Amino acid sequence: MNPQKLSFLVPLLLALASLLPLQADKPNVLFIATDDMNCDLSAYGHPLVHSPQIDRLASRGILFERAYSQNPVCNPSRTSFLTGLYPEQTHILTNAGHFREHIPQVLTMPQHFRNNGYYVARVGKLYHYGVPGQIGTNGRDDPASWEEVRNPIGVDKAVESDLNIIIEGASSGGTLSWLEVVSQEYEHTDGIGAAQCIELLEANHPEKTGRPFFIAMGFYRPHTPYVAPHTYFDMYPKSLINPYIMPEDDRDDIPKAALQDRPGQLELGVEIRKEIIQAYYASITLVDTQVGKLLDALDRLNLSDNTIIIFVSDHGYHLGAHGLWQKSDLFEGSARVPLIISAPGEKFARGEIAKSPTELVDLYPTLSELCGLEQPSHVMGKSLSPVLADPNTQLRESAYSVTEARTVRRADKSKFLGRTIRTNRYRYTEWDEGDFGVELYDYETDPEELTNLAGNPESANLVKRLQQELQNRMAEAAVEW
Ligand SMILES: [Ca+2]
Ligand SMILES: [Ca+2]
Repeated sequence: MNPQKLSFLVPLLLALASLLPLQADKPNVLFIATDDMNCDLSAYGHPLVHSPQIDRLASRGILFERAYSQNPVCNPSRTSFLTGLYPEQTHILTNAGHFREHIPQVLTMPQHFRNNGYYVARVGKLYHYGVPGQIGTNGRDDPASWEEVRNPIGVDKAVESDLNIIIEGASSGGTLSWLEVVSQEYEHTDGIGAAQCIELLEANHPEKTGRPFFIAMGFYRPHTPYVAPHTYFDMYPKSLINPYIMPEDDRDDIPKAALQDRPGQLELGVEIRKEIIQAYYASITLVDTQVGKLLDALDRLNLSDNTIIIFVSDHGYHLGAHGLWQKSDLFEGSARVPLIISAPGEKFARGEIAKSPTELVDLYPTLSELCGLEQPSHVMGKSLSPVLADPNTQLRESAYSVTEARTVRRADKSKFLGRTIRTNRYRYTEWDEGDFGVELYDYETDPEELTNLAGNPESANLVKRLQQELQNRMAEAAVEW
């Protein structure tokens, strides 16, 4: 049958799908993704950052203390958690390319919910999206994933010519750039996005449609440029900000490939560091306010008791540790992400902290299980449902992350990967399977990962054990499907 003859069937099938009785009592999903947000949040114990709404969400759910991005770069991380595959399986290991070029048939998480009768929509950045360049566009979206989309654009786009930036003429989204704006939070792209998300919640309430929803809200901050209202900057007086300055010899034992420096960042002075951190924190609180509006809307619409909420960032962020800023390396600051999951139901714990190593590839199987959807066979990761029921559950021995070395290449100029595992206590990292360096950090004795123990003779047995675990994880993450 040709496609034109088939097309008349589509409205008929949709009409039939909407009549399915089993859908209405399935839980809804509100999937909140932030961009470049690290764990400098009050819920994670940060002494300065105001994030009361994220705290409020944490009190309703489980906070994952050891959650890690599969790849601390936007496109590979998002592609991984939205497809349920590891970056080596999606072939997306940098911000270049789109996964459909490599794995055209993959069933993404939102697509899976669509196929199961859910209303599925996106507001803002879920798949990769150049920030700030593509704000207001579809970015590098995957149209098959969504029934409806919204692309907010706000005052932060209008002030781009006024941005502060550490390197004149550089791309504001690629380096450190910021601006304090006399404005209201609801005029910013993320404020407009939150309002659009609430409109979708109202218009697609299961009581009106007879269908559960999966709505993904992708915030753009605190990705650079850190643009936020003046009142948010006022919450962080520079006198209270003490920028981290690494010990002078910290880099002596770090392989060169592990140091993914960007121009002009190593030599930043203390005063400008304060300004940058102030703007980053102002942007976090701007997002926090928006999270509060979404929680209020769920309460007001009587949806809180039947809606699963995921709050996650695509990767972490450095503010000077090891002399690094931003992301893409394999240190804790860059690989670790905030992750909070609130699931309705008596059997799940509330307001507790889970310490098991957790991966973002676990989100797809988790949501599938919580919503009673069959698990697609390609999906990697493990459902976090047992951890939500008992936060002491140890689901994994290690969390695996991979990245492409940005500042070093092999002698023949080819690129190589760094791979790392984080266990409850240690991080073990190999660059090009060890040819460009090995790292071992013990967070129990060295939370700032200042001492690389990999070359220490006393660590030999431990290195051997962790090397075996890394090899097992590499083999799992590279399975062709
Ligand atoms: Ca990002
Ligand atoms: Ca060191």
